[in-house]
Amino acid sequence: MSEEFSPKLKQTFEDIRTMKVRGAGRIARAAVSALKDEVYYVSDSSPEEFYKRMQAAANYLKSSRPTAVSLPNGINTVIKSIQKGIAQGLDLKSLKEYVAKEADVFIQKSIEAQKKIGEIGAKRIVNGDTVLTHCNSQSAISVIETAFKEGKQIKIFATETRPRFQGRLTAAYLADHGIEVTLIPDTAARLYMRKVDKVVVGADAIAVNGAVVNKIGTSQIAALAFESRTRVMVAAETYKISPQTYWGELIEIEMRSPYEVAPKSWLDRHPRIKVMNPAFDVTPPQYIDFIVTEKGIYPPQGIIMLFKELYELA
Ligand code: RI2
Repeated sequence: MSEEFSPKLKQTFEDIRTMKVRGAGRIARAAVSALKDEVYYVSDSSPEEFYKRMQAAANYLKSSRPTAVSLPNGINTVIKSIQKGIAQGLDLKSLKEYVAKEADVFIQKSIEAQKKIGEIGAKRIVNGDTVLTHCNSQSAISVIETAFKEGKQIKIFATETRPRFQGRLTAAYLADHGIEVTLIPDTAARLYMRKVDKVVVGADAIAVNGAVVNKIGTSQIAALAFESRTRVMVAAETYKISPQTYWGELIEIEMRSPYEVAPKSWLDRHPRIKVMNPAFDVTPPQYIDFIVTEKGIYPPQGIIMLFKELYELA
């Protein structure tokens, strides 16, 4: 099946699958960029043939990782632009130009959204705050970095985020940008929570009821924050809202290799041990204080209204 796709598309699929490219916003932009290049990969004979080829490429890319809804949402903007162009009666050349342009628009908007989230979220960080963040979210980092650039004296706890240690990426980035950061084991979150003023995390997907799917361990941290009355901010672009949840579907949680949790050689010596390695968990809305999007700040219970507005269902 994948033989028909360009080397770049297949490489992007592999990069997302193996997490060489990771982070919900980044994978959406990588997929849309690969689809943009796919537009000109072969010379199609008709708009319909082009549409069919692009749909196959889109479905292939969507299957690279299951949870981050930014991936299908980003890809769908490209597919919708083809449908729109065909409905408008564009000839093949104009259709391809239009689709490539719309792909660029998505990428540009995604970058702008992260910046805007930083500006809005930073308003909720005050001078002297200690912030705890989990995993490696560009949107969460945008909030932290903007607050720091505004001159606020802040301290960060970054959890290491086992089993793949994306927290190290966050800690290294913040330290390189002059922000005081302390890397802690995930298991130390409760011990240090009493020193934390705000928890700031990203999201891979948001259900319309305001539940947030993010890196495994997020719900534990949110529960600890709830216990100690620490506020939890989720920083996420609106394309992370899952339309399927409006129709009652659940968000699929990606299960990853057991060898991320323990080495194969060790597991081979202990064949009776089973390993579960979910990449994400679900934080219920009651453990989240607010969600910062590029459209503004919403309580988790307000996400349904935002969703209806975005999809013109209201
Ligand atoms: P941004 C990441 O998933 C993390 O869970 C992070 O919180 C989330 O994506 C959002 O990241 P993974 O790809 O879009 O590391 O804010 O599994 O960068």
